Amino acid sequence: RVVAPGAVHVPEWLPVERRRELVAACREWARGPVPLRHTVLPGGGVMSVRTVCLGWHWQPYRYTRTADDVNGARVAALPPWLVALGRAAVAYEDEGAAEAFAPDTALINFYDGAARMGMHQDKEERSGAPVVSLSIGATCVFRFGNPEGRGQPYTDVELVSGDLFVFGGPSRFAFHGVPKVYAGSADPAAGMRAGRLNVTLRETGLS
Ligand code: MD5
Ligand code: FE
Repeated sequence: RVVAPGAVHVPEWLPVERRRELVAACREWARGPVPLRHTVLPGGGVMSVRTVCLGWHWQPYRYTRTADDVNGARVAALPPWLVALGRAAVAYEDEGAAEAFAPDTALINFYDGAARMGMHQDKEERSGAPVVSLSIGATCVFRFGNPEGRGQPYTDVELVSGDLFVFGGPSRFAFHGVPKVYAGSADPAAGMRAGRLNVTLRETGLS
């Protein structure tokens, strides 16, 4: 379903077996070399989601190779199978762009039942390539806004386990957030008994 120009939602795209594999891999990456942790913002605020990155480490508000704001370690590599999954996903938004899509970072966010993400833009990337978003586990409300500001107009979309969202073209720099995670929901068949996992694949445009 096309939610806005360049923004495509594909419900339950990821088969349950692939979800399981991704959840298992995320559990490993959450242990290190950089542990899953709450990001601390420059003003002292602490994000309620917990994050771990592959390829490049995102810290507010830049990408680095080492997690200087955590333990100084170099982040784990982005595996080729995840790049391939990203290319297959991008084809839903722009068939012609799939082959050229060369994600070099993954941001893995874990939301417990109380976690939220405020409205923001993702603009640390030096690339106009699409962002691929995969959701596993608890259902959430994803708020898809506009490039002008945090307020309306926005569209609230429920994301369930296995859903794919691709943000390209004019939607790439839209404000967005996660105002609610349904604490009661889960996907035990995928290995998620509580909370929500979101994996985004991006091109940083850095070298
Ligand atoms: C999440 N993560 O569900 C979301 C999915 C983040 C973040 O927002 O920054 O880690 S990524 C959604 C996204 C990315 C790029 C553009 C747009 C949405 N968009 O235009 O709406 O944890
Ligand atoms: Fe974002």
